[in-house]
Amino acid sequence: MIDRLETLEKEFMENIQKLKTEAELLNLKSEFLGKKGKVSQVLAGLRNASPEERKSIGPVANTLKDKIQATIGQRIQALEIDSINEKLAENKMDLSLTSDVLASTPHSGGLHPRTLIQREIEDVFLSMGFEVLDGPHIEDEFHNFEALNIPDTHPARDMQDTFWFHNPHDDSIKEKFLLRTHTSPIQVRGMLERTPPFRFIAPGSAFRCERTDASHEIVFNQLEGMMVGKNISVSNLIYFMKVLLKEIFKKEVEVRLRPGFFPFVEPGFELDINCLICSGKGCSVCKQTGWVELLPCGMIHPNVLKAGNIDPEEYNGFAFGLGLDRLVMMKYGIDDIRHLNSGDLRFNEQFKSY
Ligand code: FA5
Repeated sequence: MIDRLETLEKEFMENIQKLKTEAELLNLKSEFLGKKGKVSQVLAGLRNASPEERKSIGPVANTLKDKIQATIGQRIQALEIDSINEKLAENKMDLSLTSDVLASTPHSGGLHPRTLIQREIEDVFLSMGFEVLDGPHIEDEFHNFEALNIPDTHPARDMQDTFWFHNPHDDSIKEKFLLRTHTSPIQVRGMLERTPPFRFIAPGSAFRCERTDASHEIVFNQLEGMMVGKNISVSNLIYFMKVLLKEIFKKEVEVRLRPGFFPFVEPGFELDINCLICSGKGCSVCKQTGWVELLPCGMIHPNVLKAGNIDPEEYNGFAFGLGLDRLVMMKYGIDDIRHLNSGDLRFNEQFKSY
């Protein structure tokens, strides 16, 4: 019987080398250790053996049984590890990208600093009950000038060098079109479309035929604001302007309010900010004055309310026209407005993480 057990062990060790799957291994196990398996049959034969034989053969048979079980278990475990490694190799991720590979991957974009600030301002005003309006870039004389109390012969028209269109189809058409010189025509459109009380802001581009410098562009951006109701005062205007500047700069900034002339407001003010580029010492952005014109504003002129079909005896209000690009410059310390439209990625990428 001992010989038989040794033969079985040899046979088992030879067979197991050839097997490649878990199922084959389990079959082999039952071939040797199953109820009618080869080792089990030897053990069953012990019943008829003498006590001495049982003593000597029993432990050998049990050792073989344990060895078969352990060997099968180890082989199954090894197969599982092989299969995990195979899967990992199939889905291999190379985490060691070299700089030349990185350089060829597309750039991910970011928001332009002007968009970042515009969205911040919109959130501030939306939270104070203002609507956000839009208007056309190509305007007519009525909305850009006349309704804003700037008639044809008014010298104030020279304050804003205008890009005019002529009608290529019919020169006899009297209505003249232009690229809006400010966002104030949206005031007129806003008034004609609603009844007081109301309050809105209107961000957008404006166009002037100007010589460019560190603080002037031909295409630039403003953010118009208007509030119409009963008994609105200059204090209300100053309150909203202070909230706006505090939310944007997240700190107290030095401002000054001085009289300013705009035909569409009376009284009119210029709100200047102490230049944050040079801390008021004087630079090319503030034209060596230490102050930057940022936020012209005032109480709406009665003629403007009339042009918007609003009775100036019953209602009044304030309006402002924030220079959005200059605000962006002050907020981020940008020393030349021309960087904003340059399309230079080295400039734009600095704001990705804001
Ligand atoms: C106006 O355009 C008025 N419509 C503003 C207004 C609205 C006043 C409502 C009262 C009531 P002004 O021309 O000053 O005003 O322009 C307003 C702001 O736009 C300026 O303070 C400045 O910050 C900005 N700005 C004007 N021209 C340029 C330019 N060429 N480049 C960049 N920013 C400019």
